[in-house]
Amino acid sequence: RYDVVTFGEPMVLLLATDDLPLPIAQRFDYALAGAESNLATGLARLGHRVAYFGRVGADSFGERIRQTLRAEGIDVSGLSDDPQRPTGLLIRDSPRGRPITVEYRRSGSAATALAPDNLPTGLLEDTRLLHVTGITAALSESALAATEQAMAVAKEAGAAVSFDPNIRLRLADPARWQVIVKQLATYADIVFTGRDEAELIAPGVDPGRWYTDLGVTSVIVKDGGEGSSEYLPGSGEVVHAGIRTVPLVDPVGAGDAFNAGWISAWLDGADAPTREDSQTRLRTGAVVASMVVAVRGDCAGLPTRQLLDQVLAGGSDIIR
Ligand code: KDG
Repeated sequence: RYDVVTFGEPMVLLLATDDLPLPIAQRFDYALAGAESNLATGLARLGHRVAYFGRVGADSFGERIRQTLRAEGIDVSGLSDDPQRPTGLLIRDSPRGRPITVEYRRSGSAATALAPDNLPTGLLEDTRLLHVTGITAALSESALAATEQAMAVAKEAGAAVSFDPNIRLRLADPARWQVIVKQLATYADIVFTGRDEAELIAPGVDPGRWYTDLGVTSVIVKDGGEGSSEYLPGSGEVVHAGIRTVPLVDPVGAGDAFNAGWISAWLDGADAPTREDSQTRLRTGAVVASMVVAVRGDCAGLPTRQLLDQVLAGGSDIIR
């Protein structure tokens, strides 16, 4: 049985490393991007059994993604090749003192053809948790249908379903996001949302209330440097945890890392609707996120279990 199954659009990431604007950048790292593959990597590094599926092109980028995820110990048997469409690509920088520029090459990509027919048999029925994000659903109508069906199948099979809207305005306009998020949240038990995203979806409404009214049990609100809050199921009590302060190098991937940490703590038994377990979940999320933002790239900083335990225990800064 898997601990976590997730799916989406895995992309090759060309990441400018020389602090120059993209058009004149000279040096690029060749890495991976994709909210769900980041989360899968985070959970696999922490020792959980993870399966990831989706669509890549029958090209070298697709093969690179397959090999990289496999090397992380992720089951990618459900990752299929599309003979006609290319693997998605993300190009960005991570400059000092300027906003990060992101360019997508993903329209018409293999993942946009994701459809209910592509859902691998067996995986969704055999996991403790399914995690999805709105990014996949915003790729195309067929990808939205696949996302909805995956959530329904996993829920029916008794898995917990977690959902992060992960709003990317490059992929859809706010009105479309409102439809997607409302539609998918009704299948979710756990929702991770940024505070700004919640404001975009339901302006002026308390996110805990909004999602609970749709049937969500646990609502986690991520608020950047302000930390994170969790609305406890039942009591409606709100638990808050701060961030772990580190030198900020590259904020991209922080949300995925936070989710991976929170889910890891939940899988490890901190799953009760109590203040204490909630603190453990939020704190683990914050620590994993801190380790990612201190390193350039979406997921290079994701810790192993040993490293995470060391930091959580507040041990020495030098391990020798
Ligand atoms: O969460 C990090 C993601 O933004 C990145 O890896 C790429 O999935 C991605 C997206 O669609 O922006």
